[in-house]
Amino acid sequence: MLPQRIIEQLIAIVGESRLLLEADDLKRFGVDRTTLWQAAPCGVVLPGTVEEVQSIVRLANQCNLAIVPSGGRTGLSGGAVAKDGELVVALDRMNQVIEFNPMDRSVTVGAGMTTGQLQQFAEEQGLFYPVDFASSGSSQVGGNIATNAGGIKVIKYGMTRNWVVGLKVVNGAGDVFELNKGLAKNNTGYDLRHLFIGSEGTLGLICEATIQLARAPLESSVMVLGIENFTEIVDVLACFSHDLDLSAFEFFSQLALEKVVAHRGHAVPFQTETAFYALLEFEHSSPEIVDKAMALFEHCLDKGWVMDGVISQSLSQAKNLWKLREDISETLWQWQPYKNDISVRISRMADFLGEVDQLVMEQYPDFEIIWYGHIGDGNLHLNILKPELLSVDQFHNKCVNVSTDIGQLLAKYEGSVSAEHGVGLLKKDYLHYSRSAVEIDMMRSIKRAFDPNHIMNPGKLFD
Ligand code: 2HG
Ligand code: ZN
Repeated sequence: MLPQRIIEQLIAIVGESRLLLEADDLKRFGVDRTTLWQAAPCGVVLPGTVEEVQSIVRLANQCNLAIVPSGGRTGLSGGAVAKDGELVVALDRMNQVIEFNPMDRSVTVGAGMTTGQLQQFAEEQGLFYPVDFASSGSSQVGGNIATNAGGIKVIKYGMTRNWVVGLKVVNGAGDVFELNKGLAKNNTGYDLRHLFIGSEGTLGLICEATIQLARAPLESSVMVLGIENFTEIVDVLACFSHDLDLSAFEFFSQLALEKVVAHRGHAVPFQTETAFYALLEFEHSSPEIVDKAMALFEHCLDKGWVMDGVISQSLSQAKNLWKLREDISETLWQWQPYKNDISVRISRMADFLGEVDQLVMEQYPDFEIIWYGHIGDGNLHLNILKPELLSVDQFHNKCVNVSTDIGQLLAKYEGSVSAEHGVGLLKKDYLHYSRSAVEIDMMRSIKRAFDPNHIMNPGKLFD
């Protein structure tokens, strides 16, 4: 419960209608897409300007009140969960285009703008914002930056970090920083912008971002290929990426396909059933490009890596093929899946896939495991479905063992326990498999420098 005097001070900053205290609002704003924690914030405040954000942070410092920054709350690691009486600061109202500069091909937007709105704005200017994922309709730019979101085009365009040329932030002490100011080149010491990207709300609040936009892509073709052996997906990737400039190389298992087909009513890509499917996309950068792709497909067939395949003949067919991959995560929610979002270097992928597959088959034969992800980035999403007979707690306790085993394997392969979803609450116990003790200590020192009173998203990333 927020004390009356703090309620009054918050109302003085944002106005009465922008402080939400009703149970429904607390529940809605206090969680992200994870289901493991209960929302219990003390209030939700909706600032409209950077100055209001700054006043809220200063007040929170005076009153020793913890803050959870909140965007679209589409995160999958509990980074935006407010479970311990924190104040949620939601940036929803700060969603405008502040400045568009066609010469620089950049746009400055409020952090509360959705990814979809930014994509739409770019398109209206004949440009392109290339970070894309299934939740782009509700995820917000600030949250994307705070988690350095990845998505389905990373193989060609990189992560969110690549597109942020400027940030306006309020740190945990209530100071405003304008970081990098849209510059393409700026070698003036430590680039604090990059510390905020991926900081998961632990250093401060991202209020505005200047985003570099790309040239609009050319028309693309999508291929789906049926592959029997897990490790041969990597051979197919090596073959296609050697000769084509791919804009996506994704994969999913037969089990994932079955669920999406059954629950979304999509059509299977072809009749041959294989254990895995690769989905790849390339732009029509030359007239011969489709012939080249077909020749690579034939080569993969000859090698015995690929059993069957389809190439899109129209935009709508391409979109439908994409749905087979993009709808997986949403489809799986009904089984309350435990998520692993892991990565290794592409060159180690084949060996890693072999070992991780063997590990889960031997140690966890009773679990239904759904594999999919961004294989072209070395990034696997391993979703373990909750068996009906286990309670959420029993299930979670068993999954902790899986994550520990996978963490050890990742340490051996020098991989990451969180490739693109962030650490939040879900993965903080496994951070040490990817980052050394000295590194984690250094991160704590950085947090102290930006957030001396430890009010920004405490308990996320590390304790
Ligand atoms: C995707 O690639 C998303 O579909 C979600 O990153 C992954 O739900 C997941 O595990
Ligand atoms: Zn993903």
